[in-house]
Amino acid sequence: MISKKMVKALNEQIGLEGYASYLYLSMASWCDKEGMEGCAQFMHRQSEEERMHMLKIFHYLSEVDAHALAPAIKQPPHEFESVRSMFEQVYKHEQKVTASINKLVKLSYEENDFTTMEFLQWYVEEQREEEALMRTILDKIKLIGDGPSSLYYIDQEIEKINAKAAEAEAGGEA
Ligand code: OFO
Repeated sequence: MISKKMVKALNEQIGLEGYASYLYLSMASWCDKEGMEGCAQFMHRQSEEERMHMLKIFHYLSEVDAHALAPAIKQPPHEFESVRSMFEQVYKHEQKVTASINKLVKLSYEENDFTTMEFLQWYVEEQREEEALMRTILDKIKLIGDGPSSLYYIDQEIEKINAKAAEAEAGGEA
């Protein structure tokens, strides 16, 4: 049986994933406003993914006969200094999520909860991929620069990532 401590920690993770979903939604809206359609589309997809991450834990808790709690989400920022600083914030948030997932894995180990430990493996892998993706984007932005004349090229690069993701989804890989 899953421990109360584990349930509480997983419910907190639901809140973190939920916040990520709203943060990225807010970023999508800002990108749209700034005329960066590729980035907006990217952020919408990230937002959807985070919602899925949240729901995955939600369903898991129900499955193990625990009470999943719909989280209170604090208001995310609506304005961002630049595209670069926005992606830096995404990267930082993903690092925070990774640290939190690692803590959950540690807790599951301490609680001898190997079912939850196994469940969390998906998140460990996902975080590795997400951090790598954000680092790649930030490296590209550093190369291109993020002055006004570079924004079009950054958006084009993000479009390429969107196209790849769409391709992977169509192939059933995503
Ligand atoms: Fe679910 O936190 Fe990002 O991937």
